[in-house]
Amino acid sequence: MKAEEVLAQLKERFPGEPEYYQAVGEVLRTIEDEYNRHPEFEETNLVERLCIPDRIVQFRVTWTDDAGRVRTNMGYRIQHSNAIGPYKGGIRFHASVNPSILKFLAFEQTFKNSLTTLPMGGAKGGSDFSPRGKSKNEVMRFCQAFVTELWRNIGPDTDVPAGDIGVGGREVGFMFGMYKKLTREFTGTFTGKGRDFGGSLIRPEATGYGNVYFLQEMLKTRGEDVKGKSVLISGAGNVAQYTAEKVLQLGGKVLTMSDSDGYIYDPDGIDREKLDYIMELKNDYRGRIKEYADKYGCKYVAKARPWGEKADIALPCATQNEINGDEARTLVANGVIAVSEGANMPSTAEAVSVFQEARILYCPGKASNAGGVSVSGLEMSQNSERLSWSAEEVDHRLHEIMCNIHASCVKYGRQPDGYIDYVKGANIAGFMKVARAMMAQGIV
Ligand code: NDP
Ligand code: 2IT
Repeated sequence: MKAEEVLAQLKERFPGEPEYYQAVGEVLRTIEDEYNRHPEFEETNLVERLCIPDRIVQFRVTWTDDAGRVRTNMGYRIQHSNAIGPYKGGIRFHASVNPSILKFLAFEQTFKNSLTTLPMGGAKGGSDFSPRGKSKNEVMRFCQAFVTELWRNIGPDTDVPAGDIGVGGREVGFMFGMYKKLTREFTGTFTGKGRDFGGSLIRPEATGYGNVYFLQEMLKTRGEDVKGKSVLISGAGNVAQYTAEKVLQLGGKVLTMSDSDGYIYDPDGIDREKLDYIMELKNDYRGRIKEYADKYGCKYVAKARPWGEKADIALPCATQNEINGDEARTLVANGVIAVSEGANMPSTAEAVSVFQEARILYCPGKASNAGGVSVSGLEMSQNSERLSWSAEEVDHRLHEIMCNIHASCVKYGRQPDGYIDYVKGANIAGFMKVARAMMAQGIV
């Protein structure tokens, strides 16, 4: 297999999908040598079967807004691979959603889920519906219309969706409610459910906490820890909030958070009380991050990302390609020692090269943000055994899983000069398990 040739062919077959090429290109380049050590892979064209999703479901979603206007959006579910378990992955509601973005996310999810050690395949879904500015009833009607189409393609042993951008506990609740009505069954088909109806404790916290547990493991390799470190966080949603919470618990100082309109910089640090304000602002009032600057009298920079600020650590937790090459160079020049991705593919390919050439600690999202889907996997286990575990137990397992993922990255990613290439480590470790399962299951 020649990575560049495979990529060129995929570009020709599937035109206009830049995010998909970006994610696939990164994986193929890093697994190329390992793949070619196994001639049996090439004999069964494993690479194409691995890069092209098993199935793409695409549908129109029709709903009525509060003014009585009939609206349409597109809905999708990309079932990428069920080689090691039922399809599993989040649902994203954002105006930018398109097949390229969902294909990259489903592809990444397959490797991420493999790394968790739990039996989950990879999928992603979503819609170009934007919840921003919509009433609660509009969101509910949209979720119901979305599931009215999707429900035939999912199930507890088939495909188990969860949240992502624009989809949190509220939206999962609405989708689960409609799914239950249509199937007349109470099953664990969604994760991230409310805690009163099968949701796991610590699922809301899991991606952010897991990201910081992974960061701790990376820092340990250089005799460092989070205590006393200054941290730039982007985003102000689920992942950003609980990343910030864990950094605070460990004695770090959070200087920035952001949303799609701009970022705030608080030189005194976002403390517990201020973080509670952000959680209320974002989760209950659905306001803008600028309101934080108005309330606490700190700096707000409109239409900008926080990467120009000076700090020890950067934790991107908003969206894909939110750190470009120049921003990466600025972070490195300002002395950043570690970048751990809470978001999926937040760094462009150029940014990744900058971090790696500077030999700083850098981990791609498919390893560092795997805590969310890991606890989703634990939610599936709890639903299957019809029991729920304590917060301590789930958190303990999450911590253990993140440490194991770190160990896998080190195993496959350590370079001759001692530098740990977490991109290579995560990709090879994730890939080998899926590849072995595919080989064992024949040509399907
Ligand atoms: P949320 O919707 O809760 O929050 C997203 C945050 O990012 C918001 O602050 C939002 O700002 C900002 N944002 C979204 N899109 C853009 C954009 N195009 N440009 C700038 N800012 C943007 O989502 P999550 O916190 O759940 O997800 C954040 C990231 O983490 C995503 O990459 C997601 O794929 C990834 N992830 C999520 C997991 C989960 O369990 N939820 C698990 C693993 C990864 P605004 O309010 O203005 O829209
Ligand atoms: O990107 C991700 O890992 C998620 N959005 C969570 C997926 C899940 O099934 O919990």
